[in-house]
Amino acid sequence: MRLGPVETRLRAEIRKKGTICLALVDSEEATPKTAADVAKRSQECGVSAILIGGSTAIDQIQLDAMVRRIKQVVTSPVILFPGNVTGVSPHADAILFMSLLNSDNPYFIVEAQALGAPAVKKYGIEAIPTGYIIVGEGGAIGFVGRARGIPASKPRLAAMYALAAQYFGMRFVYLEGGSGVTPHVSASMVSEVKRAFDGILVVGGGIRDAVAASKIAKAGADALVLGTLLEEKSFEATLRRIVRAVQKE
Ligand code: 1GP
Repeated sequence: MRLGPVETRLRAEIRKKGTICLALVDSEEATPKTAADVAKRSQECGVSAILIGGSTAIDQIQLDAMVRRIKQVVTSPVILFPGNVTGVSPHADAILFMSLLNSDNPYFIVEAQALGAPAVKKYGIEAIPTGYIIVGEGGAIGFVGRARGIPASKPRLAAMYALAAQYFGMRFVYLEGGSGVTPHVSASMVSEVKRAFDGILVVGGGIRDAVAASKIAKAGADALVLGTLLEEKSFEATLRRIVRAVQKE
């Protein structure tokens, strides 16, 4: 299977920069105008793509309005980060087509995906096959997705899931600590997963400063997701520091 343009672009950026940053806009928390403003300012700080979604997002009309508005002001790809079947917008450039691998509920592993797949095909959205693995309690998505979170002290378990994702043919693994959590996924878990998984490793949840971002990047993350940070009024200085800290010299 040929890689789509968004994935090809992300891979090229990772080769060039070492680790890239992705800005996450919660489609329920913002309005289209504020979301577009955050996306534009994030792009100016050097993020490589805009993710849009949320674990409890159900308003598809608002999601779509947001995607369209963001696309008017950024040149970076706009990528859906769906928490459910309601996370699909025809105007997005790509979708992290995710299976929540450590859910106890088959709905979040494959049923929502089967329900959503025809819409992804109909609208020609680039699907990026992604294994989604929740660590610890996982915040809201851990609860909603009925995750049996990987214990923070058991990196090997996360690595096993990541290897399974690879053998399923998933090209991305997203290690999720949960939005706004403390602490973030540990560097030792990131490095153990990186050793097991031959693909793009995305890490998110609770990353708010350059020191944490740099540790996770050094441990082997290819992409970091920043969400809660962008809800701060003046996030730019911190985001710029993070983008700089994770880039290879
Ligand atoms: C949540 O991993 C993302 O799905 C981002 O987390 O909001 O803590 O940055 P934060």
